[in-house]
Amino acid sequence: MTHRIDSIVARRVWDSRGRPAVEADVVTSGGALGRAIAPAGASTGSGEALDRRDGGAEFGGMDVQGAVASVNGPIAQALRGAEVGDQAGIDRILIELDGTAEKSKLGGNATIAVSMAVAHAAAAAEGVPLWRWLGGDAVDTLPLPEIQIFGGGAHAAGRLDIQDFMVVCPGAASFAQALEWTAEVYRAAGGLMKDAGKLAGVADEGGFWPLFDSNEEALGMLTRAIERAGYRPYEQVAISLDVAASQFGKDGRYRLARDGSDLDAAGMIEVLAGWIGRYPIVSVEDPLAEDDATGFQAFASRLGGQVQVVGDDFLVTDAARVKTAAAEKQCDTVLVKPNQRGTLTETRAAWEAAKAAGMGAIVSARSGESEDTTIVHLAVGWGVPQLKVGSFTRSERMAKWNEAIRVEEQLGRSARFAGALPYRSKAAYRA
Ligand code: 2PG
Ligand code: MG
Repeated sequence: MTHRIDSIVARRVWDSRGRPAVEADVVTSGGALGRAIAPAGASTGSGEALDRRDGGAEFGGMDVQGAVASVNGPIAQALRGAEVGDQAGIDRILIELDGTAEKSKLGGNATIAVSMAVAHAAAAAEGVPLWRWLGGDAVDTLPLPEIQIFGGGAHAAGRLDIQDFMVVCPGAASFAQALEWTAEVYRAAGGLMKDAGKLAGVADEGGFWPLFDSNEEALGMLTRAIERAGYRPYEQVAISLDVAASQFGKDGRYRLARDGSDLDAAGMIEVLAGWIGRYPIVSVEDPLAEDDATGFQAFASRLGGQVQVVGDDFLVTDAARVKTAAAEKQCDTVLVKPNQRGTLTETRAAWEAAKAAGMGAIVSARSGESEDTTIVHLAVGWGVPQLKVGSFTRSERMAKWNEAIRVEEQLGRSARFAGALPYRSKAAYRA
């Protein structure tokens, strides 16, 4: 059945950091509504789609009136009457209307809000959940969640150099159980922080504020939290890191302020290798800076058999970069963030490129989020086996975890859980 776009309206709403964000509503001629809110990063890669902000004095220059006007003006006009189920055709119109490599004319925050709202409207018009609309009858797998326990880097004013100290539960039997285990680890970590006199609130994504004397101290406490909660490290609950090295590394130098060290790429890899040897780490995102492809290659060749090597700022959800990374063996997994590209079609292309090259993927939220749960549907509907959303507190995060619980319930007995699947080729999970 055809469902044509009748109207598109955008407005300014507010994100989890109290900053302006673009929300778009797409309404079909039959009255179906699709709604989405653009997220926003803090540790952004230089090749990302542009988050269009107004500048000036108001709200620290972060207002989005220009991006909202893009939607209400040229985008609404160009898409009126378009078939809402034709995501690729609609995204092509958005790309052509913008005409720049980084969506700098309309704003990537304008285009991604519309692109996601279109998908929601199409699903609503068909009367099915978005994950089902995207994946059809073949969909059956819930992704392995990566959940932040301590936040650092750009999300905690640089209090620690490393950005995300996360846990994964490859030994859990279901998504719901992975959340139960994480809840216990989070609670145990809070108890340990309190006992050590280090409980000091939370960072941007809701993980504990990292009041540690070194980056490694956080790893030690996280491992103890896993054990105190009663789980076997590695096998049941393991550690996943987002080093976000572009935040402290440039031109081949890595300055770990908390540790007082100034390293070259080889030195940085040595530090990470030490941590990987001493703690139950199974995944490392952006171990080197976005400008350090040879560093990535060296890291992957030395440690890729042990840990998953993820490119975020390094790949910026770009299908062409994913292909190069696979060919050059720079990393084995792509972080998939819709607003790094600005349309769902281009985002999906990065995942398809990864799949074709035998690489893995993780659908990811941003540090600036909202109640929008689109990424959960993308992960399930596209069959991406991992999902990164931030911590296990604050409702912009919990809205997404809770949405995944509902999807798992809707799938009923046919539901599968990715579990350790993403790590099967790695040393810690080899039989
Ligand atoms: C990342 C994300 C989420 P940001 O680096 O992976 O942790 O952060 O949205 O600030 O880029
Ligand atoms: Mg990252």
